[in-house]
Order: sequence, then C-alpha cells, then structure tokens
Amino acid sequence: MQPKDFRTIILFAFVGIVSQSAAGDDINLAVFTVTSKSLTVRWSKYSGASSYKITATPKNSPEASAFVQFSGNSVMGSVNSLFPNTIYVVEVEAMDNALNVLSSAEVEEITAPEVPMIEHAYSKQSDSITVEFSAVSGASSYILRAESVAGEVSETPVSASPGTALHLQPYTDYVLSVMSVNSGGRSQPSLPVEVKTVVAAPELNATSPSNSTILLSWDQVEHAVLYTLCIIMEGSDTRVKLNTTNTSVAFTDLEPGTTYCIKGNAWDPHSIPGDDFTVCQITRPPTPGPVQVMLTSRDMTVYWDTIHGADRFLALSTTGQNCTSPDSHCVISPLSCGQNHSITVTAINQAGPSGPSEPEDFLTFPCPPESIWVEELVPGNCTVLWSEVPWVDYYKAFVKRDDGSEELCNTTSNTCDYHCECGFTYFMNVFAYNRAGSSPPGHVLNYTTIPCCPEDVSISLVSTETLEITWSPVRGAEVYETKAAGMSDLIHCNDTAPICALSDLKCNSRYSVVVRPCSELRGCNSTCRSHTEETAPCTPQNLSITQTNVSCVNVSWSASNEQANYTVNVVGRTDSHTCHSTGTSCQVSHLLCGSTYEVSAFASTSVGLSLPSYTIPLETGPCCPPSLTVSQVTQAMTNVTWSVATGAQSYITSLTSPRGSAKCHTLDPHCLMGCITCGTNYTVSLEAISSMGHKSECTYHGFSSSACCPSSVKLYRMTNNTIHVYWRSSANLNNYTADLYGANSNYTCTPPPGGNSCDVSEIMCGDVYTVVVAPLSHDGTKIKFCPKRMYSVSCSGSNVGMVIYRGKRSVD
Ligand SMILES: *[C@@H]1O[C@H](CO)[C@@H](O)[C@H](O)[C@H]1NC(C)=O
Ligand SMILES: *[C@@H]1O[C@H](CO)[C@@H](O)[C@H](O)[C@H]1NC(C)=O
Ligand SMILES: *[C@@H]1O[C@H](CO)[C@@H](O)[C@H](O)[C@H]1NC(C)=O
Ligand SMILES: *[C@@H]1O[C@H](CO)[C@@H](O)[C@H](O)[C@H]1NC(C)=O
Ligand SMILES: *[C@@H]1O[C@H](CO)[C@@H](O)[C@H](O)[C@H]1NC(C)=O
Ligand SMILES: *[C@@H]1O[C@H](CO)[C@@H](O)[C@H](O)[C@H]1NC(C)=O
Ligand SMILES: *[C@@H]1O[C@H](CO)[C@@H](O)[C@H](O)[C@H]1NC(C)=O
Ligand SMILES: *[C@@H]1O[C@H](CO)[C@@H](O)[C@H](O)[C@H]1NC(C)=O
Ligand SMILES: *[C@@H]1O[C@H](CO)[C@@H](O)[C@H](O)[C@H]1NC(C)=O
Ligand SMILES: *[C@@H]1O[C@H](CO)[C@@H](O)[C@H](O)[C@H]1NC(C)=O
Ligand SMILES: *[C@@H]1O[C@H](CO)[C@@H](O)[C@H](O)[C@H]1NC(C)=O
Ligand SMILES: CC(=O)N[C@H]1CO[C@H](CO)[C@@H](O)[C@@H]1O
Repeated sequence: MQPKDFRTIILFAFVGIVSQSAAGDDINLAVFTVTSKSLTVRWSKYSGASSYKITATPKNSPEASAFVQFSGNSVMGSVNSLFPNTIYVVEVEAMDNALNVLSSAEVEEITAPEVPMIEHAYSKQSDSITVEFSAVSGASSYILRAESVAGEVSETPVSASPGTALHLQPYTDYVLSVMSVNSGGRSQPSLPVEVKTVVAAPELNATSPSNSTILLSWDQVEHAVLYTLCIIMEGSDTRVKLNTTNTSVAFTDLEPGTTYCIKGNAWDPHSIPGDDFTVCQITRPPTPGPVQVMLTSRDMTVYWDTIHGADRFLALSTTGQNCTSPDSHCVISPLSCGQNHSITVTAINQAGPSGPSEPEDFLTFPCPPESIWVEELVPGNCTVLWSEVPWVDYYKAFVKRDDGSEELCNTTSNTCDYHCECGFTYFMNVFAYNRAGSSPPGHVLNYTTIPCCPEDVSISLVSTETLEITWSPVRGAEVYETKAAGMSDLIHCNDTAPICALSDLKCNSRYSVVVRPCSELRGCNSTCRSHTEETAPCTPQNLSITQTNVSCVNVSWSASNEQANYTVNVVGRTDSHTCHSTGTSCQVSHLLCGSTYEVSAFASTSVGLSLPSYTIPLETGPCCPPSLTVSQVTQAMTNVTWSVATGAQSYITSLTSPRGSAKCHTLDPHCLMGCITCGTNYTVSLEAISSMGHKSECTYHGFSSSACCPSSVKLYRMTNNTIHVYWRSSANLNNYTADLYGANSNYTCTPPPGGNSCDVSEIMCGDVYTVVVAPLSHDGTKIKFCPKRMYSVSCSGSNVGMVIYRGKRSVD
C-alpha cells in the first residue's frame, strides 16, 4: 500500500472518533498517530480553556505516567518517551488560567512495537528483494519499505521474516527498511540497508522450425553480459548447458516430436546471475509413414501410421480437400468426378507441421462428357459424338431406341456409329470409365430421325378431277405433306391423317404425287418416291350438230385432250345411236325422220371416262309422205294428195316444168294446183316442214299432164246422113276419139293417127248430140275432161252445112 493511502485511512478513523465524542458538551479527544515511543492526540477546543494537559498512563503496568501541557490555542500534541507495545490511557484536561479543570476526556491506545532490525537483504529475482529481519514482540505484521535512488518508495506489508519487496525494477539499487505494526500503529523504520536487484531473465522465445531443431531467441536483457542456457529432454536426465553472448541459439539434432525444456538466465557485469526463464518446446513431429487410400463411391479414407509427438494429422489433396484426425485415418469427402488427387499426410503438433509424406496419387471416377451430340451425314448412319473427358480409359455409349431396343458401344475414342432408322427417337447416354469406376450418368441426349416415307401409297381417281391418295401411317410423322405436280400447276395438301384428296385438278394431265411425312422436330423426309397418276380426259366442249341428210348428222366438238377416244351418244325415244372417233367429229346415220334425240359426247382414255358433255337436242327433219298421187281434175288443174308424214306440220308441194311451175303450201295432206299445162312432164316434189321449221325435201315420180283437148270442134252435115267431125289438134300427133251422145243413140269415130277429123255415118237427124273430142292417152284411155258441145242435127234444110252449135251444156 502506498504511504498516501495509508494516511487517508488514518484520517478516516480520526474523523469517526471525533464525531463520536462530539455528542456531549465535554471536550473530545482522539489519537492521531502512534509510534513505538510516542502518541500524538488531537482534541476539540473547549471555550474558556487557556491550556490543555495531556497525560499518558500505562494501563497494566506500574510505570509512571507522562504528561505534557499545551497552550489554549493548541488542538494537537504528542506525548513522547513512552514504552513500545504498551497500552496507555491518554487524558486531556482543559484548564483555565487558574488551572481549574474545565473539562476532560480520555482514550485508550497502545503504542507501536519496537523497531525491528534487518539482518540480511538480497535480490534473487530481478523484481524483488528478500529481507530477513529480527522479529519484535507485539508486532502483528511488518512493512518492508524500499526506496529507489530516484526517490520512488514502495511499502510491502509482510507477516513475518523473511519478507519480500515486490514490483521492483531489475538491476536497480534500493534502500530497504522494515517497520513493525500493531493495532496502535507502526514503529519507526529500521536502519536502512542498500541492495541491488539482479538482472531480468531473458524472455526466451522457442520455436521448432523442423523436426530436429529448436530455435531460441530473446531480447537483449539490460545490463546482461552473458546468457546461460540449459536444455533438457523431457523424460531424461541429460542436460546440456551453454554460455552465449548472442541473443539467439539453435539446438539441432534433436529428437522429432519430443518436448525439450530450456532454462535461461542472464549474468550481470558482476557475474551475478539474473532471473531464470524456462520454456518448454516440442520439436516438430516426424514425417508420417506410407499413405494408403481406400476409395468408396462417395469418399476416400486415407490411412497412415501414427507417430509419436503428433497431436493430429492432416491429409491434404492437391484438389484442396483435406481432413484431419488425431488417429491413423481420416475421410475426405465428397469426391467428385474427374479429380486427380495426390494425397500427402502431415503430422502436426504445437510446433507446427511435419514435412509432407510421400504423395499417394489416384484418380477419381471420371466425369460424364460435358456435351454430346449427333451427326447424321448419311440418312440411317448416325454418329454420336461427345466431348473428351480427361483421365478416361474407355467410354460406353448406350443408344436406346424408343421401341425399347438398345445398342451398346464400347470405345476408347469419342465417337460411336450406329444405325438409325427413320422415324425413331434415340436416347443416348455416354458413361466414361477409368480404374476408379464409371462416371455418373451425364446428359441424356435425344435425337429423332426424319420419319420414313410411307411404302404403300395408293392413288385412285375418285372422280374425273379428284385423286384420292391413301397410305398407312408412318412412325414419327405428325403431318403429311402431299404434293401433286402437274405440267403447270402444283397442289399442296397438308394433313395429319394418312389420306388426302386432291381435287380441282386439270383433266387429262399427268400428276406426279409425292407424300412426304413431316415431324415438327426434323422436318420432312424429302427423299420420298413420287407416284404418277393421270386424270380423266377432258369433257368434249362446244358440241355442234349439222344434219347432212334426213337420217345422218355430223356431230363435232372441241377437246383439249392429248389423245382420246370420243363417243357420241344419240338417244331417241325408240332408238339410240353412237359413233366413235379419235378426232373431233363423227357421223351418226340411220336416224329416224321426224324424231327428237339427245346428243352428248364423252372422251375416254386408258385412265377412264370423262364427264359427258352437255346434252344438246337434235330434231331430225320430218318424214316424207310415203305416197303421193297427182290426179288431173281439169286440163289446167290437178289434185295432189299424199299420205300423212311423221313430224310434218305443213307441206309445200311443187310441180315444176320448164314451161311453168305450180306450188301450194298447206297444212292438209292434199292440195289443188292450177295452171297446169296440158301435155307437159312435171317433176313433183314436196317439202315437209316440222313445227320447228325443220324441212325435208321429198321427190316423187314425175307427173305428165294429159294431152291437150282439141279446139275448134266443128260438125259438118254431109251426104248420106254422114256427119264430119273436124277439130284442130294441138301440136303433137295424138290419137283422138270423137263421141256423139244423142238421145236415142250414141256414135263414135276415130281418125287414123295424126288425123284431125273423122266421119260418123247413118246418123239420125233431128236429134241433139253432145259431142266430145278427147285425145287418147298412151294406154288408150280417154281424157274425160275435154269440153262437151251440143249440136242439133236437123233433118231439113240442105244436106250439107254447118251443124248448129247449141252451146256448152254439160258441166263436170
Ligand atoms: C517468437 O519469435 C517468433 C519468430 O521470431 C515471433 O514471431 C514471435 O512473435 C516471438 N514471440 C515472442 C513472444 O516474442
Ligand atoms: C558459464 O558462465 C558461468 C558464469 O561466468 C560459469 O560459472 C560457468 O561455468 C560457465 N559455463 C560454461 C559451460 O562455460
Ligand atoms: C525430418 O525432416 C526432414 C526434412 O523435412 C526429413 O527429411 C526427415 O525424414 C524428417 N525426419 C523424420 C524422422 O521424419
Ligand atoms: C481444409 O479444407 C477446409 C475446407 O474444406 C479449408 O477451409 C482449409 O483451408 C483446408 N486446409 C488446408 C490446409 O488446405
Ligand atoms: C452406313 O453404315 C453402314 C454400316 O456401318 C455401311 O455399311 C454403309 O456403307 C454406310 N453408308 C454410307 C453411305 O456411308
Ligand atoms: C470395353 O472395353 C474395355 C477396354 O477396351 C474393356 O476393358 C471392357 O471390358 C469392355 N467392356 C465390354 C462390356 O465389352
Ligand atoms: C429431347 O430433348 C429436348 C431438349 O433437350 C427436350 O426438350 C425434349 O423434351 C426431349 N424429348 C424427349 C422425348 O425426351
Ligand atoms: C426417308 O424415308 C426413307 C424410306 O422410308 C428412308 O430410307 C430415308 O432414310 C428417309 N430420309 C431421311 C433423310 O431420313
Ligand atoms: C403445308 O403446305 C404449305 C404449302 O401449301 C407448305 O409451304 C408448308 O411447308 C406445309 N407445311 C407442313 C407442315 O408440311
Ligand atoms: C381408242 O379405241 C380403240 C378401239 O377401241 C383402241 O384401240 C385405242 O387404244 C383407244 N385409244 C385410246 C386413246 O383409248
Ligand atoms: C281431190 O282428191 C281428194 C282425195 O282423193 C278428194 O277428197 C277431193 O275432193 C278432190 N278434189 C277435187 C276438186 O276433185
Ligand atoms: C313433151 C315431152 O317431153 N313429152 C314426153 C313426156 O314423157 C313421155 C314418157 O316418159 C315421153 O314419151 C314424151 O315425149
């Protein structure tokens, strides 16, 4: 405790006592300090006191008391020459000038013990000095007091001799004294002794940089001129000492992994050894023995031989992975693929690590290839390729087809060929192998080949311009692209169904049809075979009919077919006709007159038939009346009659001759025609006309009109009752006959051929005769319509003369 603190505590004690005695009106008294031979007390001022008397009386001894008087101004005073370690009763008396005691107080106090004596003082350690001193009676403790030259004082309470003053500076001179202490206080200091502390110990710093070396170093110790070091191996008696003036020392050829303790001290110039400092240091452990590695799938266990002097072991791989253990093995995990490990084991203790063991090299299982891809340079020949992996002995490539079949390829290269059929998906996985095993499965690559072409494409012409294409579905096809290429057009059809109808094609054209299966992934198979199919021939167009005669028509059309046979059908109500051609027209005959037909045409080729053309109506001309008769009604008029003709509505009959012609147009099957010239050959023709205006020309046998009736018929009365009949004949030499019809008798005469008169004899007079002179036709018949004249033949008169003409009397 520092002296200053000590005083403070005393002051506190005093203040406590003062406050206690201040309770009454009496004077207060308190002990201030105590030594072996004196007591110093303090009192309170008492008013009216002119002096104070302090008396100290030994309590338990017969010794005389001592007293001292102090002036009225004093409040403190000492009583000396007391006996050490003795209890005194101290009394204060306040007195006035008349020495009357005004007030008094008393306290008890023991004096401090005797002053001790230093017998021997020495420094064993640089921070302390040990003092041996004589014991004094009554001392409860002692205080060692050390004062440096610089005036620094330190007090160390000790209980008995020897005592040690601590917290001193090394190699420093100190003045030392001892005080004894009892409950009353402390004695005076003893006679001083001067002692120098020894030099400080070198603070040894030990390291073991290798398995056989310990390095010591320390800071220079002040005032040291030499250092002594003593090294001793743990568990051994041999010690080695050495002196040095350096501040570092290396101990070599030591045992590895062994603890050595080194004690060091410095010497001062007076060859006084300073403090000791002991440091124990273990050498680095020896290098661990052979390393063994055991691999499992996930980790590896490293084994080594344990060795003496190692706290733990570190197994370290060149990959940076490590494990430590105090035992003979440890586990490095996790292992990953493709690692090239070189494992060394180092033993470690407090000194540090040993050298690394002989390395043990090994590979882990390889990594799977980073990338894998497929090439199909030639369809069907696939090559799976992958990136090379380091530290691999060989690869196994698994090629699995989506129908389950699998191929395995074992190779040391990084490619593998396999047969890849169209329309399949292949899943490829490559494993790499080395001595440590197989790589984990890598990326599974899938590759889909282009779908196969359908084999059984069938094309049929479902209608003239529509092709229906069907095929069996093929693996892997999502869409079928059907293309039909004609000469000038290209038709597409995309569908997911294995059927396609291509309509609106050009007639009579060859189409090249290709069905390409497509997959979304790989597109379309463009190597599919094309199939050629022809469409039906084109329909004949612009049908037209010309009637060449009553029973024949020429049917013509236009057509754009390259080569085709055409058939024309002419269908009537009761009969049908056809004609064929490879050109653009053909003739149909034997048609019935007066009929209607429907005419259509179609084309045919080896592929099939075209659609029929539009049907056009055909009406043949009316039939000719099978019979026609011309009969002469009068010389200038004929009655032409004919049988009814099929299909005819009206008729135009004509009689034609160079000398004139006659015509009549009628709905009836007969007709009267005038203006007929007698004795003329007529050609007879008839035009039958249908209601639609179709006409048929009909010709018949010619008609010869009858010979002309003679003119100027005259009768002459001749002798012998003969009548001479005379006429003027027309041009030709006709035979005539003259008939006379009377009331009683009739007469006839015939001239010789070419004659124009004849005689009737023995005629009865007085009668009226109807006379007709008519030419005879070639067959000898008489023409009936020659005029009749009446003549009256009288019996009187001259015999010869003209017979009187009585006028025309008969009518037809
Ligand atoms: C001991 O020496 C080493 C190396 O010289 C140094 O790093 C270390 O701090 C020193 N230790 C002490 C306590 O001086
Ligand atoms: C080292 O020095 C000390 C003091 O001078 C001496 O007593 C001791 O014999 C010396 N030791 C050796 C090994 O020299
Ligand atoms: C001590 O270390 C050295 C070098 O590091 C080495 O050559 C030697 O083998 C080691 N000694 C032992 C016993 O391990
Ligand atoms: C040992 O591994 C740990 C982590 O795994 C790492 O932090 C440490 O630095 C490694 N030690 C050595 C000596 O490589
Ligand atoms: C495809 O591969 C097969 C079998 O390896 C081979 O015989 C054939 O020649 C190859 N084809 C082509 C075009 O390379
Ligand atoms: C694959 O090839 C390697 C070496 O080329 C061989 O060791 C291994 O047995 C083969 N594996 C199979 C399944 O053939
Ligand atoms: C094939 O691979 C692609 C891309 O890697 C993936 O999107 C697809 O789903 C795979 N197909 C199948 C059938 O596994
Ligand atoms: C297309 O299909 C055919 C036959 O089905 C096949 O041989 C060919 O390989 C396929 N084309 C491609 C590019 O795969
Ligand atoms: C479908 O047809 C069109 C032509 O009409 C063609 O360009 C396209 O590629 C086809 N699509 C598919 C998926 O086949
Ligand atoms: C046309 O018909 C004839 C006879 O029937 C036949 O020989 C020929 O091959 C046909 N021509 C065509 C183009 O059909
Ligand atoms: C013409 O002949 C037809 C048929 O024989 C007959 O009906 C008609 O009366 C005749 N006409 C004349 C004027 O003789
Ligand atoms: C005037 C005329 O040519 N008459 C002839 C009419 O036809 C007959 C017989 O066919 C002939 O004999 C006529 O000469």
